[in-house]
Amino acid sequence: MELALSEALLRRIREASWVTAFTGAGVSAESGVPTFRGTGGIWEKFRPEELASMDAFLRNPDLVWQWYAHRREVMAQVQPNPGHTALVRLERLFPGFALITQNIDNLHRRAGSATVYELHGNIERNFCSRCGELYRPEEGEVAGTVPRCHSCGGPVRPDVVWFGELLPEEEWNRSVAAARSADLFLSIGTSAVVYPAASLPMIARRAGAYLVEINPEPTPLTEIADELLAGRAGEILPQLADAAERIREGQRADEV
Ligand code: BV8
Ligand code: ZN
Repeated sequence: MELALSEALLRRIREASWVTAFTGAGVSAESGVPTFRGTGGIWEKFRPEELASMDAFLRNPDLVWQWYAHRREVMAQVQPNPGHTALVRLERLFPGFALITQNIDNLHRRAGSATVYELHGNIERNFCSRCGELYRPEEGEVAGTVPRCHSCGGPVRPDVVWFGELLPEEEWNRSVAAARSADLFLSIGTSAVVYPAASLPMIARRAGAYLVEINPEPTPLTEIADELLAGRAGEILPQLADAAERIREGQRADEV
């Protein structure tokens, strides 16, 4: 589907000095990583709080560990998709660029994005829930049971932000700053229902950013966004990067 970009968006791409991208599970959907809330989403069968929370982990550490071990296996087998690589291309075209992600799948880093703020953590990192020591999963864990810390015997957990837990302060502060600096803010593949992450597009808009949402479906964000580019990230982002390269590299050629 050929993307027709509005004059307003083309002007923002031409004039922007800072672009911030904000991504959710939808940007990894085309890599084969199931989303949370859509059809076929991993939370269709059980509610997120039943697994992605400290209560769930304390109640049934093996079950929660198995769920993350399964997701880690899925994520180890998938590749970044054209949406991820288009964001790497966009990053190179603007003096200021930041990528804020709610995803824990490490795919933006694997695609080559340089400035990535992982608001909800990263499934590749694990640590002891009692003493905090980092844990490397390949160290002989018995499949299906939660590994025990080598120093204190505490149960090991994934380094992800569970419901009711605070977001990493540094990542949050940098994300708010990136939202406030944005001339153009792209909200990509997120249902915009999980807070405080979902407040970032509004923070950007209030600070004067042009807010563009990229999603096949409308979300609570759609009504306050300047534009909804309805479609899949893997199709839309490469075309957006093509247009931005034509404009920004064309400008550089003119300056020469
Ligand atoms: C906190 C990590 C405070 C682990 C996750 C009542 C009202 C409001 C808020 C709350 C409330 N009750 C509780 C809260 C707070 C709660 C919250 O917001 N709950 C929501 C559900 C109501 N938030 C928290 O608990 C946060 N912490 O608030 O602490 C605090 C204060 C004081 C003291 C202590 C604490 C922590 C939230 C983080 C939770 N962790 N995940 C894990 O992954 O297992 S949340 C989880 O949801 C993921 O991180 C995920 O990234 C995030 C958001 O989901 P999305 O990424 O948007 O994915 P989703 O499936 O929902 O949507 C996919 C979208 O993609 C869809 O729109 C779809 O149309 C689109 N799509 C599909 N295919 C494509 C596509 N788009 C583009 N291309 C495609 N091909
Ligand atoms: Zn320990």
